[in-house]
Amino acid sequence: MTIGAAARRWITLGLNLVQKILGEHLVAGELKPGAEIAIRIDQTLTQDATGTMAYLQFEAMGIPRVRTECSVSYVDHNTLQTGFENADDHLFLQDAAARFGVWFSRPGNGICHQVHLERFAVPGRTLLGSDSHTPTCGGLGMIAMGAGGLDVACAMAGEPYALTMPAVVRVHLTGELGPWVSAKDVILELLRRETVRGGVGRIYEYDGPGVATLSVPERATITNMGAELGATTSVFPSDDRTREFLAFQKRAEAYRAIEADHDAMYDDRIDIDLSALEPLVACPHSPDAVQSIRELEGTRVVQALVGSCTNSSYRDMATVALMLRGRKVHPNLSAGVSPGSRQVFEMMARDGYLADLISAGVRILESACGPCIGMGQAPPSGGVSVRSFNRNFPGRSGTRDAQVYLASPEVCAAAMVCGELVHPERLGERPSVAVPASAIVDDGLIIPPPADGTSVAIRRGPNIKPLPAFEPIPDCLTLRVALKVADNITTDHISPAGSRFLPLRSNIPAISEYVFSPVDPEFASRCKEWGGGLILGGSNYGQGSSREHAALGPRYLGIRVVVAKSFARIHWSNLVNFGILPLVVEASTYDALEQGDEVEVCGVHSAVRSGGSVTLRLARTGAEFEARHHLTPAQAQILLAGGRLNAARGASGA
Ligand code: MIC
Ligand code: SF4
Repeated sequence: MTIGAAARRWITLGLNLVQKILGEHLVAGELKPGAEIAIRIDQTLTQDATGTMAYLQFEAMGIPRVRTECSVSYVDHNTLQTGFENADDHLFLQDAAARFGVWFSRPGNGICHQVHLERFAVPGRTLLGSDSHTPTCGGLGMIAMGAGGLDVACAMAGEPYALTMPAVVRVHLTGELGPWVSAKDVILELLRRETVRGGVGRIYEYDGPGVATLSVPERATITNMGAELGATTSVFPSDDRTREFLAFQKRAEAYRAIEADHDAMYDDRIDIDLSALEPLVACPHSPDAVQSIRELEGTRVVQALVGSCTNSSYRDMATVALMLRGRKVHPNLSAGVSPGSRQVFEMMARDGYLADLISAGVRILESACGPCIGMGQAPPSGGVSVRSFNRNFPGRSGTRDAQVYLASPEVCAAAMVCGELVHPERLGERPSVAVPASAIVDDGLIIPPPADGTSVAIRRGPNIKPLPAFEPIPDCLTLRVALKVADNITTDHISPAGSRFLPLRSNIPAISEYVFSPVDPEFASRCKEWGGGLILGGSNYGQGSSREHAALGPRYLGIRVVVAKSFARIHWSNLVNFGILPLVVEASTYDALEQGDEVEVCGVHSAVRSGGSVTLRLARTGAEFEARHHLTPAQAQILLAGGRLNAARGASGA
């Protein structure tokens, strides 16, 4: 194992897995929690809802071809084609991939994280993806992180990815999962203990004897939902189970063993006895509102869905099919499955599981994100839906007052039969799934890039609008508080998901009209009337997705500053990337400011340059408040330039 020189300088003790992988990729900084580091990115992934922006940004950089080992563009989110917009985006993405040297996974091939795990993930490598669930591939021993599209575009351009070195938390697993307990319950247990803020500034590294009892897809369920903890990423060692999975995928040559040293040091430790877990359920409207299935038994359910990037493996789907074999879906409930990849889908068909599901009355959806992102299957008004997915934020399902619960595929399947939340033991013995020795491998829907893409013309539908240009932030601003919101505001609140809004992802002026529409439909018109303003947020502002539209939209409406008690990692970077100043304030400042207040923010340039704090002056009372910005020197330059693209153009003299 070779460790980067910068890492070697200070590490004297054994290394944990995170230090090993980051050490091999370290370009600048020291691997000390809280220090600024920059790492080399080996692989990138984009998906269609964030990808159009990422490739427009890559194009604007004027670089002919990606400089990564492997970059893949997936079409999995915007697959419900109710108008021309999504189909046009797919063509744009296919051409952009060919032009810039990117692999293209066509619509129908599956969800980016599941397909990447199956076909591209390599232990010990780094992956940056324009989707918050990119850490899924941590299940295969990668350091895989979510980021905004512009950060991914920069990684495609060969730029190192800068981040604050997180604390590394050892999650020590012992025991073995009981018959009806699944990997989903491991991560729900962590969410119950740690909450949706617990992982901010942390990487969860799994070890202990329990690790060997979990297959790679089970590990991937756990690392996938590490995103819900707010973690930078989560990672499992690469061991015999990893070798087994890569052999199953007919990619045995990609295997490399990598694990922590026996005397590795960690910043914190959590212990989980897998044998002590029971089926858990996250209640509306947050993934950390976790209760035991026993407390919820008898809750009537009108919809049950299995799929998404969290629970889409062959074993997940086969388990559901076997639980439904010879049974029928409850008459008061609508059941659906959306297999995570075409590989899983085809194997289900060939092994007869699809027939079990069809015969039971399950609705078979395409292999895509689908209902997880509100692309179809919205539940009825006030209806209870139980899903094997990872997010249950209000309105995300497409029905504002729906009550969405998150649970394992086993709990979802039991609900499909019983029409209510029940412990799956109600259906008898857990069926045993025989996973074949090797998968059906057919990469026919993955188009490799041509050796030279320079002559490829990129088709652009009328909904694909050029990137808006943003001017740098002034030194002194007088802004009105355009909106005051509570703690844990998600990007789904800021730039809503769903079939109505997602087709506008390539059109910033159009999508900006819906900024904060689930919270306050007047927000966009108020910003226009007031000439922009500032947003006042609580703790963990911007949790959830990586969508940079939650920064681009507000910036387009003239928002120049977001003041909050604390920020979620990806959203914070996205704000900076588009020239919005994120400021952290004490709870008392948050309490003192009200929507509509006029606030003077002066001396921005010197404070941003020097790392000092900014003073907020409340016009109503004349009171002054201190606000901190936490920008690194590189981010300060980006902010002062009016965003990362401006900064890159300035640096290249363009
Ligand atoms: C999500 O699960 O919220 C999404 C849709 O996959 C997002 C990306 C997006 O908004 O396009 C994410 O997780 O980053
Ligand atoms: Fe797709 Fe849902 Fe996964 Fe996001 S969380 S990538 S919408 S399946």
